[in-house]
Amino acid sequence: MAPSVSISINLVLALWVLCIFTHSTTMVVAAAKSSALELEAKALLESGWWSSNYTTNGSSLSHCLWPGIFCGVGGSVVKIGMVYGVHLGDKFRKFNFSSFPNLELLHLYNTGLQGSIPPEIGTLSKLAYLSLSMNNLTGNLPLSLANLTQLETFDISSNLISGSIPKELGNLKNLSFLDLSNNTLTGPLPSTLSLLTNLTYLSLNSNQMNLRTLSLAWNQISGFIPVEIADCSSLYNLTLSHNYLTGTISFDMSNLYLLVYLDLSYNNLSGFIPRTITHLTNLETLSLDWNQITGSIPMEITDCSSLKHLSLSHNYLTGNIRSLIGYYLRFLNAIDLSHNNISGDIPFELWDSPSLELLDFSYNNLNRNKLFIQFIPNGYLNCTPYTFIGNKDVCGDIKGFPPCIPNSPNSSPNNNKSIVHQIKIVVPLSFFLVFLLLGCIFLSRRGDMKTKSDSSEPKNGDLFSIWNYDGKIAYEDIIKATKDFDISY
Ligand SMILES: *[C@@H]1O[C@H](CO)[C@@H](O)[C@H](O)[C@H]1NC(C)=O
Ligand SMILES: *[C@@H]1O[C@H](CO)[C@@H](O)[C@H](O)[C@H]1NC(C)=O
Ligand SMILES: *[C@@H]1O[C@H](CO)[C@@H](O)[C@H](O)[C@H]1NC(C)=O
Ligand SMILES: *[C@@H]1O[C@H](CO)[C@@H](O)[C@H](O)[C@H]1NC(C)=O
Ligand SMILES: *[C@@H]1O[C@H](CO)[C@@H](O)[C@H](O)[C@H]1NC(C)=O
Ligand SMILES: *[C@@H]1O[C@H](CO)[C@@H](O)[C@H](O)[C@H]1NC(C)=O
Ligand SMILES: *[C@@H]1O[C@H](CO)[C@@H](O)[C@H](O)[C@H]1NC(C)=O
Ligand SMILES: *[C@@H]1O[C@H](CO)[C@@H](O)[C@H](O)[C@H]1NC(C)=O
Ligand SMILES: *[C@@H]1O[C@H](CO)[C@@H](O)[C@H](O)[C@H]1NC(C)=O
Ligand SMILES: *[C@@H]1O[C@H](CO)[C@@H](O)[C@H](O)[C@H]1NC(C)=O
Ligand SMILES: *[C@@H]1O[C@H](CO)[C@@H](O)[C@H](O)[C@H]1NC(C)=O
Ligand SMILES: CC(=O)N[C@H]1CO[C@H](CO)[C@@H](O)[C@@H]1O
Repeated sequence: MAPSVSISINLVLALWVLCIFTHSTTMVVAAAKSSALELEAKALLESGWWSSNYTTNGSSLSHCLWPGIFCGVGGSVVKIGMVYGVHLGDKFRKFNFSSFPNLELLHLYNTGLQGSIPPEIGTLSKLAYLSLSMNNLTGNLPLSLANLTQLETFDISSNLISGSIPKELGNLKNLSFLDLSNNTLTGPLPSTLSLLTNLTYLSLNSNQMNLRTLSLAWNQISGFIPVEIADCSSLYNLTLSHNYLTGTISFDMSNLYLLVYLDLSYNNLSGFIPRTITHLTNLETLSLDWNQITGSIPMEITDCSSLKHLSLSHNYLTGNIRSLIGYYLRFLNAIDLSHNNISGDIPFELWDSPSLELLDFSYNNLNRNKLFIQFIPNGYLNCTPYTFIGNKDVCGDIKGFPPCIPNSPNSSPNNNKSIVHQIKIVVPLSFFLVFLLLGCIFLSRRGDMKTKSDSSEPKNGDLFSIWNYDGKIAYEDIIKATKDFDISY
């Protein structure tokens, strides 16, 4: 009996002790919690970010009701998003970062911030979203940013941040959106960017406006585009325009098949457009303007089946455009190939382009073509003679172009016949041909009954099916077939 009693007494004692202990810890935890909340309230007051109308009496959570503050379940500040129109000036450094261990979002867009980014920002260990965009922040990017390992969005665009991009940014493995555009950053792109495998948006472009106004404020990222960027396999928007990037576009695009937007314009890139572009089946915009790219536009670009905007102006591209445009690129919205050295015939197939809004072939080396677009109301939407200006062999009775010299060796067959004149012939001729064709079909049907053997296709294809497919091709064929409407045909 005795041992059992002593065990019970021991048990009761133990429970009692446990109870007291638990109670006191709860009290200690509660006290610590409330003091942490008090610290937050104090830090908010001392930041001077809110007008003196907003006060706190410590124990209450009234600061959670201030504009732009969002408290979590425990009453701790989780989000701070300053409302539009607040002017913080140099009060960034008055913010006591270490008092906000639970802060997940800090949105200070366009709040007039000045001075440098306080290195203490690295203590916001739960921060997932940081926008300091559109301010007057100066100085370097602090290395302590590398401690913000939960960061998913980092937007510091449109400031005056200088210095180089710290390689420590590669620590931010959860980063998905990185916007460093419109600053005054220099130096190379760190290869540690390859560690950002969740990165979907990377923008480092400069503000074109600044270039135009000759202000000194723009990014001057130099060196090669690191081949490691191909490891950022989540990228859908890569904008590196208006910098001093050099070397070839040598990164392997096969891993970047999610890319929708690729802008490398206004740099000093050389070499060819890589054939690995064939993998960019989601690409909608490709902009490589104002570089020193050579060679021809690779046929593989026709695999970019989502492409809408192709902009390759001001390079040293060569090659024949005929092979590429025409049937492949008809579904684009904008094609700018101006200021290159592209040759070939004007791709008249683009007449039918259902979606073309911008077309610019100016200042190239296009073959001798008589320009008669002014007669074709539906051709080349939004196209003016300027679309073809600066191609010394393109001629026409249009201001800015040399007249077409008759019977010159290169001249296209319809050079010396006005379209209006040709149309006068085409209409009756069409009727004639339709009857002719009907006759042919009738005869061939009869022939088919006699023999099943199929004759080989004529060189110009089945005229009737071509006609069905595309009236203009038929028209061209007719011109060819009739030796330019020679009276003998
Ligand atoms: C502060 O309060 C005063 C009067 O109570 C009011 O006139 C003023 O607009 C308030 N300021 C802000 C920023 O709310
Ligand atoms: C603190 O705020 C609470 C609730 O808003 C209020 O009841 C209390 O009187 C305030 N205390 C002081 C000292 O202002
Ligand atoms: C910031 O808050 C901490 C407590 O969280 C305190 O120790 C420190 O002194 C404060 N720093 C400033 C500059 O007020
Ligand atoms: C930057 O500062 C200048 C004056 O120093 C001011 O005119 C401009 O509005 C500021 N820009 C921003 C975005 O705060
Ligand atoms: C990151 O945080 C750790 C401790 O949390 C600290 O020792 C280190 O100095 C910080 N790194 C930077 C670059 O601030
Ligand atoms: C990334 O975020 C997830 C949750 O969103 C987290 O579990 C993970 O630890 C983070 N990764 C790093 C490297 O911090
Ligand atoms: C670039 O940043 C400056 C401030 O540094 C700002 O005034 C300008 O509007 C920004 N440009 C763009 C296009 O965001
Ligand atoms: C990438 O994001 C996904 C969620 O979108 C997350 O589960 C994963 O942990 C992230 N990877 C890294 C390396 O942070
Ligand atoms: C990509 O980013 C640029 C700015 O850097 C923006 O103009 C463009 O609309 C974005 N494209 C997509 C598809 O998000
Ligand atoms: C651009 O590249 C060429 C060589 O490809 C070089 O001669 C020139 O100095 C570069 N210009 C700039 C501004 O980097
Ligand atoms: C353009 O290409 C032609 C050959 O197709 C060449 O003769 C000419 O020199 C090139 N012009 C320029 C400016 O590169
Ligand atoms: C525009 C043009 O070159 N017109 C010429 C067409 O050919 C006749 C002679 O057949 C010339 O007189 C025109 O000048």
